[in-house]
Amino acid sequence: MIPDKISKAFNDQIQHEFYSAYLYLSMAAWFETEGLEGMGRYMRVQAMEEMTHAMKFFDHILERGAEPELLAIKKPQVKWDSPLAAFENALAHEEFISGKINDLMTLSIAENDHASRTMLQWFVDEQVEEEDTASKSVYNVKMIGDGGQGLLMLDREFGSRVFKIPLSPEFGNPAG
Ligand code: OFO
Repeated sequence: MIPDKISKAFNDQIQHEFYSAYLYLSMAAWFETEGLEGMGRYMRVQAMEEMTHAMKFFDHILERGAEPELLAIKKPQVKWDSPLAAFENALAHEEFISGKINDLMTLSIAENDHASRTMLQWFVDEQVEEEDTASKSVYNVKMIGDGGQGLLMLDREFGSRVFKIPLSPEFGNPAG
């Protein structure tokens, strides 16, 4: 059985992960409205990945005999001043999420909950990757600047990202 404190903290994290999906989907809508289809596609893929993150917490709570509680998701920002501002927002958000994952790890250690600790290790590693990817995106957009031919070429590159269906059933994939 999962400790109550952990289950409650995981419910909060489900909310954070779905908010991440909302934020990135909102960025996708904005990018596509601005004619940057590639960056829009990139953010759509990011939003789908975030939903798999939320499902990993959802499934973990269920597997350990408790019931996940879905909390309200607030409305995300809908406009950004520039593509760079959107990518900087994404990086800041990932840093915020890394802090949340670290807090969860600290809690699972304090509660002596090894099952949570093992599950959370995946997220610790994932956040290193998330921050790295987000900061490289910021760097690339900064190099190109906010307009012109370079931005369109970079947009095409962002558009090549594809969503990889996770193979584990823990990610909410019934076929896994
Ligand atoms: Fe779930 O990693 Fe981004 O937010």
